[in-house]
Amino acid sequence: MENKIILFNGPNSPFGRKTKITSLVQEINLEEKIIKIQEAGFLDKHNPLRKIPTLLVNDLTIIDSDNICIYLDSISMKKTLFPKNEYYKIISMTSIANGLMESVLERRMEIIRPINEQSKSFINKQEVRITRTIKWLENNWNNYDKNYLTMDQIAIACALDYTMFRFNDQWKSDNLKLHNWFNFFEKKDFMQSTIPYDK
Ligand SMILES: N[C@@H](CCC(=O)N[C@@H](CS)C(=O)NCC(=O)O)C(=O)O
Repeated sequence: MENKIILFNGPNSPFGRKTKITSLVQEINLEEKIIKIQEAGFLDKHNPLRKIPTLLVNDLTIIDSDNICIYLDSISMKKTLFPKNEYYKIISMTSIANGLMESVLERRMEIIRPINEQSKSFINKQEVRITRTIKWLENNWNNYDKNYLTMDQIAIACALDYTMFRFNDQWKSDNLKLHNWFNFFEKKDFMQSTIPYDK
């Protein structure tokens, strides 16, 4: 019997976008449910962190975007997004992209708080980390094989796009190698069909 797979996702989560793209690229059939996390009390029985993405596979719950991507990749008949010879490089670059997403998200959560509750130093710390991380990606750019898609490329593209969505696109003029690569990568169907939006 085929597994019933449900992906709880949001309209603009960069972590969720990674998992959705993985399902598209690896041709995994799943039902995606776009939810409002603030109203998702039902999720607590599966994931006490009440975060998206969360994946249900029959009675199994898989939590955290990295674990979800690894699972989806593992049941796919397509070429793996985690080739063995590059495995540790790929998961480390993916973690850097995840950290960039986190900083953009943390900054965003802070600036939407009432002005008298905001911490300028916290916002500044996130902005410094965002800029430093993107510069690091530029300086350590991998010159990816355009014909072999790996998990870190997906994660980096989602992180950069989320940076533009919630912060700004200054990184493009400061990081030309990344900019050129992103221009090519963002045209892919799986990027175009998963553009973040505010609901
Ligand atoms: N490490 C987690 C992070 C997931 C995460 O932070 N998701 C955010 C949305 S982008 C969330 O659900 N936030 C809800 C909240 O904090 O209340 C992953 O990779 O899946």
